[in-house]
Amino acid sequence: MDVEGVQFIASSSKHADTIPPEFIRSSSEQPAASTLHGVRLEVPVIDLGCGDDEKMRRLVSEASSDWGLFQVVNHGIPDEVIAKLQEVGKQFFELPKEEKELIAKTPNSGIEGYGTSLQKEIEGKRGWVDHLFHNVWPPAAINYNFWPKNPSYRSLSLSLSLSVCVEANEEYTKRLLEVSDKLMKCLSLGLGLEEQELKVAIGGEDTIFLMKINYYPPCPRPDLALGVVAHTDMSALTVLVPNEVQGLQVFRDDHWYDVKYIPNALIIHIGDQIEILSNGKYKAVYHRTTVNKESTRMSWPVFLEPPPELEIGPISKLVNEENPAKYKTKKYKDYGYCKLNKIPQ
Ligand SMILES: O=C(O)CCC(=O)C(=O)O
Repeated sequence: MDVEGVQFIASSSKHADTIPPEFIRSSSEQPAASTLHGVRLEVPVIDLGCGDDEKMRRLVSEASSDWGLFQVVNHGIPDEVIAKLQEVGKQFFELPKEEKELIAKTPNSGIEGYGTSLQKEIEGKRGWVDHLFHNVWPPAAINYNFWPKNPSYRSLSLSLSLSVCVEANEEYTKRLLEVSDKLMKCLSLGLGLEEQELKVAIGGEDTIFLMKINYYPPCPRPDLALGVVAHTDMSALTVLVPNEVQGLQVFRDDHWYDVKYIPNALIIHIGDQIEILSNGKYKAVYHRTTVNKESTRMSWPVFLEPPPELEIGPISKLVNEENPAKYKTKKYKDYGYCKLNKIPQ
């Protein structure tokens, strides 16, 4: 990695009562000062197994318009499948530094690989988080070189083999495809479209499922640092599994609030591409993460991304004289370039 990983910095500052200056956020961003304390937001919780499709569609559509974020329960992904996914991700981050670095991003590897910073940040600030990105679907988009494993098999105590990792990820992805199909249908019908229209608009069977594993080590000054800084996801939709350590915050009514997790629920974020396709009916959620003094927080978001060359803009059926297009139409790769480099869209 071109910059030192946060996990390494955290392990060498375990007993310190300060953190390097590049992690200290501006006073308006510091979580201690900018969070509305004592309130845990109860974001909508939707039962995907309730058997009442009409109700489920209405709730998904309302939550996506009002919050851009909701949690789903009875989603059909067994707890053991989620636990296995979490286990292999955790094992990867427990490997020695040099083992992890064997699958580090390089200037030419694009987004996939092990790394530490993503967005260009003002004044060189950094988030207290390391990550690993790897595509999990469709098969043509998978490059096993970037999957979590013990690449050289040198440390015998930690033999995280590629096959264990592939099995855990494939099992999770297979179920995730079903959950995301269900959600995309609800969202499409909620816009008055045919049930497959929104899925087709984000790339249909070519939609890329990009897994990210976030690793937020304990931080001596969680009052001053952030994990992932405030942003909306540039994906279409994000499906996230957290570990048990709280840390997700959403911005609502001019304040940052902690989101209360429901055990075993999946957290769903509406991303920029669905906001654009829906011409603003659905809202991408503005969110960030905080870190913890004692515990390691982890999360496993999967971003549903249109193929790079696909053009995304408001769906023509949703645009008319009274409701003109609020967003430009552009290729997803061009959108991503502007977003990551903080260039106006
Ligand atoms: O860790 C989380 O809960 C959210 C992560 C996130 O927003 C991101 O990785 O973009």
